[in-house]
Amino acid sequence: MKKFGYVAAIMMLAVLTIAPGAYAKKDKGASNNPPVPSDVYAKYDVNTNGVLDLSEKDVIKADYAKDPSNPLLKPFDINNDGKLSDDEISMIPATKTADAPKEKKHKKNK
Ligand SMILES: [Ca+2]
Ligand SMILES: [Ca+2]
Repeated sequence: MKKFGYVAAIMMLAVLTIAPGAYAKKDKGASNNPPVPSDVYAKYDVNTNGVLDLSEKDVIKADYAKDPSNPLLKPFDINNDGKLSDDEISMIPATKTADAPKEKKHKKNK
């Protein structure tokens, strides 16, 4: 049973080591997860600065003009004119924290 005590001590140590991180998680909440770029940003924010730059917007506009049924971009063509205006592009969310429950793809470390 001495062995058990040893293992228990190590586990206690592990818990104590991990605990501060757990508390920090509670305090900061969502900020612990890096923001997930929205599908549009994942594809078009080429330099991943979290902003659609002019050249990146141009690519979006060109892509949408080529394929107005593009399921990625169509939802943002608010007035359904087959083009994405700057206003419409500005409505595209940069991240998809809103639908965070879809985190199943994320494999957690054991
Ligand atoms: Ca960018
Ligand atoms: Ca439009």
